[in-house]
Amino acid sequence: MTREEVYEIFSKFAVDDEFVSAEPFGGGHINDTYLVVCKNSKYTLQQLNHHVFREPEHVMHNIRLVTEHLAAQIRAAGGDPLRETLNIVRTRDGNTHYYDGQRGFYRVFTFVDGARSYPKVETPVHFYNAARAFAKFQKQLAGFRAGDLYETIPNFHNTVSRYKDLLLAIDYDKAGRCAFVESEIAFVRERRDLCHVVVDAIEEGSVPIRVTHNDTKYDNILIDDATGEAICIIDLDTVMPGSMLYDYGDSLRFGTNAGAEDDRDLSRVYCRMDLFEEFTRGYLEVLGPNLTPREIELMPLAGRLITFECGMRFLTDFLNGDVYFKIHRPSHNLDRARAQFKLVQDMENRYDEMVAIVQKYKERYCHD
Ligand code: GN1
Ligand code: MG
Repeated sequence: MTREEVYEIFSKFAVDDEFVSAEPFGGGHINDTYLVVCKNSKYTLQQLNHHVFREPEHVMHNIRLVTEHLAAQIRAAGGDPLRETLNIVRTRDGNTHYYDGQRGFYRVFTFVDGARSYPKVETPVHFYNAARAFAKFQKQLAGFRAGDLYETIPNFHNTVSRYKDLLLAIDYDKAGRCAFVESEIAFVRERRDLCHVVVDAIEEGSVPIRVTHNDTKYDNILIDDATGEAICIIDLDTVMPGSMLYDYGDSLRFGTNAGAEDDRDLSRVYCRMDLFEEFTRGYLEVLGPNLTPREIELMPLAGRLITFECGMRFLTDFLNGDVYFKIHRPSHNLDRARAQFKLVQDMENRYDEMVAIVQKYKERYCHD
């Protein structure tokens, strides 16, 4: 969108401040985000991806309820809800979003100043702080009624159904790309049993359904510039019923990777065990006593599982002709899939070390 277009959309929202500028912002793969600067205040304006989120009203319903719940908890703990959670700016008509009838669906949040998200973990203690914040988020939502939330993307972390989606994409071979990815497909087929682990545990009841974030990428958390504390969790579009193993696992997928999510140099892609330990330490310190034995037992597998799932999703999108994730170069989704699979392999090799680390902090923080 041009600056004028952003301004036109932004003017529908109840902000009484003078518009100064608008710039594309952030590195998300789904929505389009802009930083809107006014004379005395700042905002993020987002165009929600309608293809991915088929029911944008449901997304906003969830975010409204979740942020209201979080704000009440933060206030009760003496915190500042304007910095510690997202705040929806209503339209001049009092809605949580604006639909322009054709181009799209927009929403505005107040911008948290003096904090930023990072595309990569630069300082291990930031990752430890992020773990504590994600675990705290989980705790804050413990009393929230999961039944009040819509499932904004059905089967989002159902790894079994993600595997089936990939098989369908292989069958259709819409973009004629199957022949290029035989070894990646073989890699996935060899690990098909992995898809069942958490899905089965949920079904048999040993892993409980909780309200989870479901997209706990390190760049979905704001780190305070002054203190290094992880203060605010953003990107609440997929807050839904799920397993804590998805949240813990997705943070590890993105954050422990020594390379980039889409690194073409696979020698750079491996799991940094120092970061694995920092994250696990922070997470169990805050949430350990609330977890079931089976959840803890599956923690060493969670990073590998979600990395595998994400790799399958990138590969599926590559085969479908890049219709889901934004891409910035041809074969971008394939590069992403390959990097995820390299990370899966490395996590397999380090499984025993992961078990030992989880055990160490279980003994320290979980009392059974
Ligand atoms: C997407 O929107 P963003 O970039 O935070 C995706 C996640 C993936 C992630 C991979 C709604 O997250 O599930 O793990 O890309 N979000 C959705 O980087 O599909
Ligand atoms: Mg995001």
